[in-house]
Amino acid sequence: MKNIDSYTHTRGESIYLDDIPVQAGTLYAACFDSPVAHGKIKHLDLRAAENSYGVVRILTYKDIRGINQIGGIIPDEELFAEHHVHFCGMPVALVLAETDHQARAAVKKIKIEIEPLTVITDPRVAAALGELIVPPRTFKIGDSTAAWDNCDHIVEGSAYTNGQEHLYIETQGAYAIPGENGVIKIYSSTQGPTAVQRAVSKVTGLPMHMLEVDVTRLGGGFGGKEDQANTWAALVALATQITGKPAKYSLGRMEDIRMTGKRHPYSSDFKIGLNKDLKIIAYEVTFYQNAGASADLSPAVMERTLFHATNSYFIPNATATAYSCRTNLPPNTAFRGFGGPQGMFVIESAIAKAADELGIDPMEIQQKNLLKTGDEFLYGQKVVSEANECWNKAVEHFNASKLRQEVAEFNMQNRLYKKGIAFMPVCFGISFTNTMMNQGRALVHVYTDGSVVVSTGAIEMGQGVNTKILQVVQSTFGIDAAKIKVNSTNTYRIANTSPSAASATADLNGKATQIACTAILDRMKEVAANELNVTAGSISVCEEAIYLNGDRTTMDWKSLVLLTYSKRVSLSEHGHYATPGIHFDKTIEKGHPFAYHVFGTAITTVTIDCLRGIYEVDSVKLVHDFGGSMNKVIDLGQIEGGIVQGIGWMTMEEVVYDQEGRLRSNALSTYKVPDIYSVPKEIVVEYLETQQDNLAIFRSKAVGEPPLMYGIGTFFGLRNAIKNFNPGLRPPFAAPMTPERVLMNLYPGKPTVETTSATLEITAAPSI
Ligand code: LUZ
Ligand code: MOS
Repeated sequence: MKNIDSYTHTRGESIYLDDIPVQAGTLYAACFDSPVAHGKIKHLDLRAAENSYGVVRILTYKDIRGINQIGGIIPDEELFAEHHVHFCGMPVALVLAETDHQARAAVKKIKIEIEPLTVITDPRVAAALGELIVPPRTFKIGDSTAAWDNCDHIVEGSAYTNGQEHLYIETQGAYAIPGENGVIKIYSSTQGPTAVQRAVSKVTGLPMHMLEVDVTRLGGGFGGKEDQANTWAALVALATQITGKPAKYSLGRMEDIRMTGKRHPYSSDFKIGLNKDLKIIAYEVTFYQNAGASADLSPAVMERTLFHATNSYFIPNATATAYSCRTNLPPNTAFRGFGGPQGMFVIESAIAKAADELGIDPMEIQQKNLLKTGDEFLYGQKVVSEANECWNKAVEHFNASKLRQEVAEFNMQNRLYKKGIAFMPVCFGISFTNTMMNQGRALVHVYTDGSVVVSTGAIEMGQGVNTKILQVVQSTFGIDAAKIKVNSTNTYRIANTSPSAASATADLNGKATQIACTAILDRMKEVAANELNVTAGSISVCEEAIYLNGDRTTMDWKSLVLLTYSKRVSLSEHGHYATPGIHFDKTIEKGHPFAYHVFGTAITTVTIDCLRGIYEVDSVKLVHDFGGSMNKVIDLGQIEGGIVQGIGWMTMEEVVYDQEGRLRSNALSTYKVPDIYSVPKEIVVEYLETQQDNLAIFRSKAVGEPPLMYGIGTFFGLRNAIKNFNPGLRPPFAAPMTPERVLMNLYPGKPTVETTSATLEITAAPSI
C-alpha cells in the first residue's frame, strides 16, 4: 500500500503548522536570543524594540506565571535566561508583533550587556572540570581488567564523532489559540504532544486539562522535535495566556539551526584485546558526550550509547563508561539512533585499528565475533540474534568475494583513484530504554455508516506511521481502506502519549489500535452470533462481508454495524498496549530493556580521487532484518533515507562551533547535507524475513532508526580506500570524513596534517 499522504504531499495540499489558517488578531512571535555563549546579564534594554512599529508586547522571564523551567529529565533548563546565559541562541526575550516581519525587525533593536564568563565547548575539558550533567555510568560484563592477560593482541586508541543538524524540512514552530475559560489550544510541530503539554503546563501554571495539543503531521523530526519543540510551544502559549490573543512562531531556518541542539558529538577512548583466533576477549571504552548547556535528553542518549557499545558483537569481558559533559553549546538532543551510532562508531574504530595492527581486513574480526542467539549483552539481556544470518546472506547474495576482487583489480589498474570496501553489521535494540515509556494508546470509533476514525499517540512525521495504523484497522476489521480515517494526534483524544521516537511508534500505537479494533469486532461478532443463533467464534469478517464458519451470510459490515448500534452496543473503544517482559535495574545496570533487536549488514564500496580528496559512494548493498514487513514500500523509504542521513553524518555534515561557542556552520551555505548527487549510486536492499514472535505489530520489526547506522560503513570504506592508496597510512577515527580530511589523510606529513599517534588523534578532530 502506498503512503496515504502521497497524494496530498505531491499536490502540496498537506497541512503543516505554517499552513493552518491564521485567525484574525494573531500575534507573531520572534525570539531575542543570546549572542554570547556564557555570561552574566548586566542589562537588557527593550525600549527601542517596544517602540518599534507593530510591536504589541515583549515578554521575558518576569512575565512567566508558572515556573521558568522546561527541563524534561532534569529541571536544569530555563525557558528564558534570567541572570545568566549558557549558550549562544538561548532565548532571552520574546517580541510579539502584528506581523512576522515587524517582530523580527524589533528583535534587532534589543540591546543586551553581558559580562562574559569562561566558555567550554570541549566535553573532555568539561569532564576535567567536573561539569557533568549526571554522574557517570558504567555497564560491565565479565572482567575486562583480568582479561587483558588472556589477549594476544591489545590495541588502544581514540575516536571522535561530530554532531549533526536535524534539518527537518519543516522548521520548529507552534501556534496557540485561546479558548473558553482560559483553555489554550496549541498546534505544535512536535514528536511529543504530551511533552509539549507538560512543558506548557509548567510555564503557564495551567493544569494539563486546560491545554489541548494538536498535531496533524510534521515535515520531519529525526529526534529534533522529541523534546525541543517544547520551547516554542511554551513561548506562544505564554503569549496567549498573557495577551488573550492567538500567537504564532514559525522559526526561520537560521534561527532554528542556531537555537536548537543537535546530535551529540562524542570523544572516546578505547582499548580492545583479541586472542590468536581473532576472538575479541576484552573491550574497554570511555565516552565523553558533549551534552551542551543543559540535560535535555542527554542522560537517556548516553544510556543508549552504553547499550550499543558492543554493536553486533559478543564480547565476554567489556566495561563501558560514559560521561555526560556540560558545555556552552545549545543542549544537544535526540537524533535518529539516539547515542547508539556514537557507541557503534567506537567499537568499529577499535576493530579497524586492531585490523591495522594485525595487517588484516577488519571484516575478519567482525565476522568472527558476531552475536549468536543466547549470547549476553553487557547489560545482561540474552540475544535472539539474526546477526550471522544477515552477514552470511549479504556475503552470499551480493557475492562479497567478487566485490572485494573488483575493488582489488580496480586498485591495481588505477594509481590516482582508489576504491575501498567495508562491512557494517548493525544491531539496534527496540524499546525506549526508559521502560515506563513503552506504552501506546488508540481511540477507535465506528460510525453508523460503517466508516471508521482512529486516533493514536503516533505522530506522522513522514515516516508513514499513519499508513501502518490504517493497515492495522483495515486488516483487523477486514474493511476497505477508503472507510478509514486516521485523525490528527490530539491530547484531548489520546492522553499521556510517549513521543514518537525510539523506532517504536508503529509497534506501540499499532498494537493499541489492534487491541481497540479487536474489542469492537468481538462485540460486533457477539451481536451477529445472537442474531444468527450461533456462537461468536464462528463469525468472521472478510472484505466487508460477514461469514459464518467460512460461509458468506447475508450480513455485511455496514448492516452489522447498524445492527450493533440498534442493540445499543458500543462501537467505540480505547486501546492501551504496554510492551510486556521488559525491565531494567539501574542499580546494577542489568536487565532486559529491549523487546527485541533489529539486525542487518551493509557492504559499502567507495571510490576516492587521490589528487583532490573527493569521493563517491559506489554502492551500499545490505541485508536488513524486517521481521515480517507491514509495508515494504514505506520500509524501503526508511532504509534509503536512513542510509543517506548516516552517510551525511559520517562524511560531509560538519557542525562547527568556534572557541566562543558560536555556530559557524549556521546555514546551508556552510553546512553541507547530502543532495541527490552525493547519494550512493546504488542502494540494494535484500529483505531478511524472520518469523520470531518478536512482540511487534504483525511480527514486523521497527525500521526507523537502524538503517542510519549502515552509513557508518561509508567512513570505514573511505578509510579502506585511503589505505589502499598507501597501506602505511593510519587515518584517525575522526568523523566526518570530509573531502578535505580525506586529502589530508592521503598525504600526512605535509604541514597541515595530523599524525597518527593515539594522543594526537583527538587533536586531529575539530575542537568540540
Ligand atoms: N527516546 C527516548 C529515544 O526517550 N528513549 C529512547 O530510548 C530512545 N531511543 C531512540 C530514540 N529516541
Ligand atoms: Mo528519536 S532519536 O527516535 O526521536
